[in-house]
Amino acid sequence: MLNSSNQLRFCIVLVGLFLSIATSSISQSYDLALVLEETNPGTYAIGDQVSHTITICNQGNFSASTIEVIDHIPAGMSLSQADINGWTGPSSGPVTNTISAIPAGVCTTLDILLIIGPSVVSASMVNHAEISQDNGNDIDSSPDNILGNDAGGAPNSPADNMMFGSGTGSPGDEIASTDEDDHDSEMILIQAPSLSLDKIGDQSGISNPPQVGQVIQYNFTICNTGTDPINNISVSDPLVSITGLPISLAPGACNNTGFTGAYVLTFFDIEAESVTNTASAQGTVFDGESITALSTEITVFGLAEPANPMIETADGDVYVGNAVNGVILTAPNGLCYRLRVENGGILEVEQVTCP
Ligand SMILES: [Ca+2]
Ligand SMILES: [Ca+2]
Ligand SMILES: [Ca+2]
Ligand SMILES: [Ca+2]
Repeated sequence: MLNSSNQLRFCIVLVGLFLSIATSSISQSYDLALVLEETNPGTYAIGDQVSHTITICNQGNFSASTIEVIDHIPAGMSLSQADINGWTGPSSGPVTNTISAIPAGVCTTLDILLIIGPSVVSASMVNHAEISQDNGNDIDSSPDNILGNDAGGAPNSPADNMMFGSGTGSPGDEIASTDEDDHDSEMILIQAPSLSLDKIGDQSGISNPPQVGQVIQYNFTICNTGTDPINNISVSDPLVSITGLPISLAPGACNNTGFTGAYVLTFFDIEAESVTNTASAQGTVFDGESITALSTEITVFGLAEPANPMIETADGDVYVGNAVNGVILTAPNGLCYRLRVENGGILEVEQVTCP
């Protein structure tokens, strides 16, 4: 039988033994975990700065120190010059940062400011951050700076922003319970609308030499070269009357049948030996703003010189044949005027510089 004093001693020993076992079990637990999130979730545009917040938690019961974090920075983005968080490395990434210490059971945060470059045309990009070095033996992680070898972490899946996975899943999968806890991803949504226009002239209807009234046919190829649908697209041209109803184009889609135009050659075009005009396409994007594309090539028609006119005189008449340019006469005051006859006998007169 134990007396009360021995009972107390026995209880103290039991408690001590329990604490010893518990401490010995907990003492194995060095465990860091990381989550990467947009500081202000949303949709961003070309040239925007996008802040990310990386939360690093010490889930073990040892104080952790010299914790190196790496951000892999997706292609098309770079570290902003305005970042003041102490990241080092090339601006295109990867970049690293070191946290001096995190006590057991404590979380800390580290921000990184990225900027979206001018050439991005994809609707989304994915950033990745992970712990690349630490000072302990993490129970469920092997820190490294290698992108693509971490279990789970698929953006916008249950494995995204997960801190309690076992790390036993497959790289990039969507399973939260087996997610690698010292790595995380974050998807950045980007809206980069872009429209292109290509105007092509068909001059098969123009003879040599050209004649007033002959027609140049234009076709227009319009492409949505951006990340967002474009609606209510129409084509205009200052010289050409365009036929066609407004169209919509999904990202990557093109249309080359929706719009056509015809241009009728004038005397002045033939005199200039070319027709130059620039068409534009205009549509509406996600935020209601308009987007415009000019034709990617200015269509120039080099037209052949009219043949020399034939001049004959007979019975008091002067006959000028093939006189596309007309006849220039000098008035008594010395000014010169060009006379030109259109089809149907319509006479046109214009003052010109004397030859
Ligand atoms: Ca861990
Ligand atoms: Ca890794
Ligand atoms: Ca993770
Ligand atoms: Ca995330």
